[in-house]
Amino acid sequence: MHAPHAAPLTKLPGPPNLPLLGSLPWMLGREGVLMRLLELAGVHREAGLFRVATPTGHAPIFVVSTALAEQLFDEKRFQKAIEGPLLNIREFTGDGLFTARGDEPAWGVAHRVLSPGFTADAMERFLPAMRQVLEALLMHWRRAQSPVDVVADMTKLTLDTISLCGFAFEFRSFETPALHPFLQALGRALQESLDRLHRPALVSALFPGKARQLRDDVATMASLVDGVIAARRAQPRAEWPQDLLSLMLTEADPKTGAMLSDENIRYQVLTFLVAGHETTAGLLAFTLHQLASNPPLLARLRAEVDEVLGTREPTRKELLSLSLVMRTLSEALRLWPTVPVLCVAPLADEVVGGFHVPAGQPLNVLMSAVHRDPAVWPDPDRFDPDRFLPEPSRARPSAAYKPFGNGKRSCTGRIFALLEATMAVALIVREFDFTANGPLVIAPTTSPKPKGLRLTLTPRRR
Ligand code: MNH
Repeated sequence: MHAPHAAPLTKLPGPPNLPLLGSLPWMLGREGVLMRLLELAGVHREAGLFRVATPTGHAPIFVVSTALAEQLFDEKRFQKAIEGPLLNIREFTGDGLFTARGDEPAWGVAHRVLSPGFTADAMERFLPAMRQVLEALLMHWRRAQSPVDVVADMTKLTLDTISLCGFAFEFRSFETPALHPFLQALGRALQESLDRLHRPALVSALFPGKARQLRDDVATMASLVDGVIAARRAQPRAEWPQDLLSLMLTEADPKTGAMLSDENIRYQVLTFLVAGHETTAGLLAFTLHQLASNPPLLARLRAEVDEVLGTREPTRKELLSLSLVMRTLSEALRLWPTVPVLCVAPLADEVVGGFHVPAGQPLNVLMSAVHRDPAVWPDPDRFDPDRFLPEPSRARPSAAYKPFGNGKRSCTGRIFALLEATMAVALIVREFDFTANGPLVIAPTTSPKPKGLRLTLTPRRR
């Protein structure tokens, strides 16, 4: 079924495709692939989509307009596709929630078993553990003699938080300068998942060391997780904490009666550690950089925190009522979405932006570009939390803003992440004054982060 007016995908605009190199010369740059893709989005804004060619022979297609994104977020016609970095991450997260294919039954089973782990009640139970890890960060910062490495510290915060809340496992990252071997393995494995996309097959064949390192790292991660699961099983049931691991070990799928397999539980634990830390860490780092460079916003934010929390221990209700903190986080996720690409494929042949797209063809919605579409966002590069006041928010199409993904495959941990991030920002601004070491530069990591950001901390002047 080929619509007569639709052009073939080979006619898509994009940078040149050289033999062996593909569009590599157009993709490289100090700030990595993402920043080059954003530049290309500007060039191809009119068409709404473009394609690049990687040296591995793939030719990923990027969609950058809100209008086309709206079509692609129709779940009756498109579903999440496991391609690109997700396909590589799947080597260690398998059919876990994040990397399961649309038609894999394990997704539905795990989705139904794990959803009760993210209710308001569950968040109430997680709050003390979140607060405990945040206190370790604040203590570390109170003692800091030199500027702090924000990305490293936010990564420690979010990893320790998800592992403590999810699996009652304590990395105690702030007690040791060196990163836990598990976290080193995870960091390397995630980076390799991204680097592989741009490495020609010939180079991979000549240097098998990277593949061996990944196998070792996957084995390191699997053995720690299997140890945590075995330790839980060895504990008397009555002593099991009410966390995500207990949920997976005890609950059957309400629909099919199926239990998660041991292998699948390992995949889910790794999934939560992967999906649940880099993204929140990046969000916090971008937000702190913005606050360091935006004194009027910092002053407004503190006024809200002082009024709602005073100097007391925050409750969940109070945290949820910090609406300017929440809008600031939303705006940070608009400008720097820490999951910058959502990949979907059509269930049947489609025409997208005038091009014929066969069923199953992956399309990458570049949310970093959609979030800056000038057709929807006035003065799109300006940081303005008040875009997220109720009135302007209602006026926007829903496809214009999707930092937590779309529909049934959207983020399981959204409320968890926002609660964790809100408490961190609130207690940090309540206690510290801080200045950044320079303008924002984006690091070319799996999930974008402010590169080399350091903050000089002083106790807040009142
Ligand atoms: Mn999270 C899926 C963004 C924090 C657990 N997450 C997604 C997707 C986006 C996303 C986007 C959809 C990806 C896709 O379509 O391919 N997640 C975020 C952001 C933050 C975040 C921006 C923090 C800020 N996520 C978290 C935290 C957890 C978590 C914290 C766990 C506690 N996320 C998940 C899981 C999925 C997911 C699990 C997969 C959901 C599914 O497909 O069923």
